[in-house]
Amino acid sequence: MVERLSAEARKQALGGLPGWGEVSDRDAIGKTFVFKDFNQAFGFMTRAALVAEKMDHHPEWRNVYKTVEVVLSTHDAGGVTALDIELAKAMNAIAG
Ligand code: H2B
Repeated sequence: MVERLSAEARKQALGGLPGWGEVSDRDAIGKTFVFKDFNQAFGFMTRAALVAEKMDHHPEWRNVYKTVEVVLSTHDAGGVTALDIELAKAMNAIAG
């Protein structure tokens, strides 16, 4: 079982993740991605979904037109773990 990150470790990880921040009402991190259009947004989601499935670690997300709101948390651990940081990094790389 993967362990929740300490507050310090999470803060440090977030420092290297542009655009990601703490979600206010729960133990999770989030980012809102805004793309040029729906095609770009959905392309991002498709690529991120393949990475997520390979990791067996899945995002909570919502798409409206060219915006994708992502929340990452490890449900099995009840909070943010290294898996969330890894997926957040992959999403930033995919978004470019
Ligand atoms: N995704 C996320 N975000 N958190 C989890 O705890 C989780 C997951 N658990 N995807 C995985 C699937 C688990 O349910 C399966 C059985 O491996």
